[in-house]
Amino acid sequence: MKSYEVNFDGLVGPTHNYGGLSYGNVASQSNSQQSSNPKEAALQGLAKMKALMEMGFQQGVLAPQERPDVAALRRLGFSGTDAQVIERAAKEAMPLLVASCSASSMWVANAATVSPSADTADGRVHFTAANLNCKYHRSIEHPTTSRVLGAMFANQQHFAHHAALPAVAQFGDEGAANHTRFCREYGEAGVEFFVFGRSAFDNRYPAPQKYPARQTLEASQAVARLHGLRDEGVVYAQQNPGVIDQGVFHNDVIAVGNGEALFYHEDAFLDTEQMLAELQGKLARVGSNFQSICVPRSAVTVDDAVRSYLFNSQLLSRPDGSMLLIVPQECQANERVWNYLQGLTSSGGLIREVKVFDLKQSMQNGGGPACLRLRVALNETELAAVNPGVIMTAPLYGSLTAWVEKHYRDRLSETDLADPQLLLECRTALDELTQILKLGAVYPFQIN
Ligand code: SUG
Repeated sequence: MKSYEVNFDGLVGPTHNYGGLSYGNVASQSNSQQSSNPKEAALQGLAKMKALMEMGFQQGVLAPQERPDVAALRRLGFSGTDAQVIERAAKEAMPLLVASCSASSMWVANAATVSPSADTADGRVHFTAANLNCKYHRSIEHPTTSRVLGAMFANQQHFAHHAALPAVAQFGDEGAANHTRFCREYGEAGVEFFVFGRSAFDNRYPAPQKYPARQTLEASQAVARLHGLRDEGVVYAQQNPGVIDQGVFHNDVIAVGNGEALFYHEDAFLDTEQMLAELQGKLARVGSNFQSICVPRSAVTVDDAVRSYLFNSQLLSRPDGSMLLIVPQECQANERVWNYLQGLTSSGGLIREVKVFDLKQSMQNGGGPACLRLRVALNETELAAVNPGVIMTAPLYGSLTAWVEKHYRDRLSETDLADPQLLLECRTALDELTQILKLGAVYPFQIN
């Protein structure tokens, strides 16, 4: 049976803004308070989805969330009508209003961890929504994420959904941004690679000194248990705490893997040799020839990686077995990174081509091509069981583009977030979106 990696990209929401909300994420911090362009952001994301679809890749779309999250503000004690809740929050606690307006759910690599059916004990595709509890603005995503994923992957015979892990720092879980799956073919058993930043219960693992390590070992282990993964099908590795302190807040800022290949920076991990040997050994048991491509720090520094997002790229398999790298244009702007990529693609190795995309609106909040997509490996039968409304087609691209043009503002600053009209605009837009994507009622304003 045929199998595919389907990339579900997050559609940027109408409140995309630069709130400076993510301590440890250099771009988010340095672009704080700039005004944003939500329309441009959404169109940039859609252009990437369309391009990948036209290249022959399976492409889907994941809906944004209701923002401002009035229900979240009510939980924090703001009351009255929806407009009063927003006005009071703006007056008394602007940072909370900003957090409740974040369009951060666009970075769907953080939406969930997904294990394909070939890896799981019950032969279903498993999803665990990420609790994202390191940052308040992201911790409010998972209930809607679960409803949206439930509406996209609704067939219980093929898809199993798990609620987010307990919402405490010890189980900090950032989803697929710290999870990679290696395999020979997408439909065959593979090895799932979980990268953690710290351990909550075992102080033998070093932790970063400056910035938070968002993913814990214990969260990764819990997800592997929930998904019914075999010990021989899992490898855990620790992210180098030194790079977290340099702004590598997720592993997908310093490594990317696909198929049988891991593309990573020399400084990405602790105990790299041991980890590579374990990956190689476990993959050999499923008949796979693991290979790794290490980018030396002499060619590209960690700082280059953080600024250019070289590793936050999409590594895609082409029919001839070679691979294509989808990078943000910031890679082209960095001479060392661009030189490295020229050398890489002309060396006759696995990665033969690089395609550059303008994702500046998302990049300015620390979200590159890989952050914007959630990978779901599916066989033909499973793909047929996915809600067809979320699979990208030329007509869907047309509808979504028209929808963005109709509903999105082209400029948003902090003061605009206090405008209760923005909430009405978002709800009107999202109500229409659920019809376009055939999701049913998934948003709090549609349910309560
Ligand atoms: O969680 N930025 C996101 C970026 C997530 C990138 N995802 C992956 N690497 N997979 C974050 O830090 C910034 C929001 C703001 O500052 O307005 C933000 O949430």
